[in-house]
Amino acid sequence: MERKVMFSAVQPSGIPTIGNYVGAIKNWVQFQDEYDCIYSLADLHTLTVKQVPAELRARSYELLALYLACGLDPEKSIIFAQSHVPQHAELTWVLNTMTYPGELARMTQFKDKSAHHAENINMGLMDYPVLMASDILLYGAHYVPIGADQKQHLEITRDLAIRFNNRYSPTFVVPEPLIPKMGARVMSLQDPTKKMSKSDENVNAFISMTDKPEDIIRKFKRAVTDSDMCVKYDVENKPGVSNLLTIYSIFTGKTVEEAEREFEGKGYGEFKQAVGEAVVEVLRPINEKKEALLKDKAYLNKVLADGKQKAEYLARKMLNKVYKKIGFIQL
Ligand code: AQP
Repeated sequence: MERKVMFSAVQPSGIPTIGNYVGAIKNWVQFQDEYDCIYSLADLHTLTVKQVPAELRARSYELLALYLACGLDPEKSIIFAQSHVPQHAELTWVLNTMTYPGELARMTQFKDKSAHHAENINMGLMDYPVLMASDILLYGAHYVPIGADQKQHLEITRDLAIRFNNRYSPTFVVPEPLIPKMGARVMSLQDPTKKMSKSDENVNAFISMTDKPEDIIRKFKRAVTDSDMCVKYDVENKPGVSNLLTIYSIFTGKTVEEAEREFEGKGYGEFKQAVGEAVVEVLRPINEKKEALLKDKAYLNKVLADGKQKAEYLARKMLNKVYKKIGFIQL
């Protein structure tokens, strides 16, 4: 039986947070034996917000090294940079001609980012979901593992696939999102009603995967909670504590109920210290591996070159099919 295809990506728009890790990367590793997995560094997407070129390049290597350190295996999965495969931009043009501005203007991420970057509301920011649709549809992906924040964008991907298939003939697979039950939306440590983001201007709001242990502990100690002094899961009334309980549960493998029992009658100080330590312990070996990998740029470049070759082969095949259906001359 043919294996199903899975596609996902993270933008090198900052160092991935523990939100990106539990919402996406952590789950990617386990899918590698069951699916044909394609994992990308979404560097084209980062241009929707202003980037410093040297920093973007360094962060792209850092993200690739983190992918590998977390357990993504280039022998099993295709790992590549989006900008190395020109078909992503080409398919975006085609899909743009089938997308309506109103559909994009109502996207939560577009509204949030427009408010944050009022001086740079560019066409790319609005077009982000169409580029994302191209990423997924080019490879005929059946499943897309994502955090809850990307669900809306995946809906547009599905709409575009259906629209194209109806206008021409069945071409694209209509993909399904895979959203984890736990950790689909890790919240900011400073405002637990907002999702944790790697580009948040307040560094205390997020834990980067490469933060030093002492910074991780300090950030958790400063995390916003409440004056209740009771470690209980209650998202509505205790969003800060509930977020910390979720993180603790994911990083220790304990259930939320077990964690609640463990901290019954104990203060927030002790609880926050334990959450910090649990995260430090999981991230420590990943960072050691990442540091070693970063010293071997030749190897990282080889992973990208191999990934580009494999991804481009698939992407070119799909784009040729699309161009043929549209009525372009085939040479
Ligand atoms: N807080 C989060 N909790 C769970 N999952 C999350 N993801 C992002 N934040 C959380 C998931 O991580 C994957 C990669 O995200 P991305 O880099 O492509 O873009 P994003 O969703 O915009 O992530 P950030 O961290 O908020 O980046 P910036 O600050 O640059 O916008 C996606 O699957 C996402 O759902």
